[in-house]
Amino acid sequence: MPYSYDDQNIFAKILRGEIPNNTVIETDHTLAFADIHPQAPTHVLVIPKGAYVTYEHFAAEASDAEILDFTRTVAKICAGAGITQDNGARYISNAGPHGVQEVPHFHLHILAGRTMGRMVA
Ligand code: D5M
Repeated sequence: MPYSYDDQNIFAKILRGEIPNNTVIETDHTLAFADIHPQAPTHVLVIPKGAYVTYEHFAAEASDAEILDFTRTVAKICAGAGITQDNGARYISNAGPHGVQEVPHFHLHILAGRTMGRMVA
């Protein structure tokens, strides 16, 4: 599916250094920062530095290096936040109007530190 990327979105501005962020970790291809409206004691947003709109876009078109870097960065964040098999977390990526995606740059929400509500559609 073709995607057009709006480079004026807020995460693109964060990546260009035009607005500040509370960085958790930065790597060659990935940036993770605290969500401005945290929904849990841990609420980190993980974004690729590349211009991808949704997870599907990223999964289809990102390079192996970008995908590996993103995935391993998620693991590092989880380790740093104390997320284990025993306490758990929730990983969410909203996509498009039906997914009620607010910022059109692919991002993974990592939520942890409390018991989540049951998933509802
Ligand atoms: O959610 C987008 C998420 O991005 C939402 O949880 C708020 C967060 N957000 C918006 N602006 C900022 C800034 N400037 N810093 C940190 N976090 C931010 P979604 O609905 O998945 O698109």
